[in-house]
Amino acid sequence: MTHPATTALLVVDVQNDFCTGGALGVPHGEDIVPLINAIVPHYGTVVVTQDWHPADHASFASQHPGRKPFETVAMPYGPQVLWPDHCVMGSLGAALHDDLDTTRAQLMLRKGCHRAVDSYSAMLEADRVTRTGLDGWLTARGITEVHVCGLATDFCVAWTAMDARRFGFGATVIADACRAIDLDGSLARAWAEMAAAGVRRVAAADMLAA
Ligand code: VGL
Ligand code: ZN
Repeated sequence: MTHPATTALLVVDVQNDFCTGGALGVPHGEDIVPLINAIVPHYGTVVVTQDWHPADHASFASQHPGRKPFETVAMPYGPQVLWPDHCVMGSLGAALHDDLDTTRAQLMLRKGCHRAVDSYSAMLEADRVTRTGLDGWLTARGITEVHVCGLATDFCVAWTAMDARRFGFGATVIADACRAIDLDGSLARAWAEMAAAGVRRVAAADMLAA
């Protein structure tokens, strides 16, 4: 184990719908799977998350007559990008990528389950009030630092890393073990916001060599 026992790896949303051919395919999403499988053994604590929506989830453009995917609407909790239907709970698209090795994951966490509220973050839903419980689970196990990888860099990875900071964890994004949607400059914005929040950015190789 390369990393101290107080560091956890969070593997975010490496699901079929975010890979090539999926409902919300992230370009080259599946390319990160071998790298993630290679870094997982360097951590004593591994959490794997899944975006897990009811079929009528409020983030789906299909629930907003006259609206199209990738438009933004106002929700009670703030602006919400509308997405193609994706990661519907129990569907094949919501399943983790077949090649992702989850053998060593202690916690499989599903988020975005409430119909009316999205949750890019694995810690705090988009209403910025409802907690998934992940912060408490990590804290109860003595974790003080998280390393984050997965899909997509500019949405679920970024929000998870920034919320980790909000809850007082150190947070590092392993950039080459992530891929982005990059909607209207969202990737550059996400990196700037993460930097401002004190999220570190590394490459997998640098970290393993350190
Ligand atoms: C995600 C958009 C909608 C993600 C989830 O995992 O980054 N992006 N739902
Ligand atoms: Zn989603």
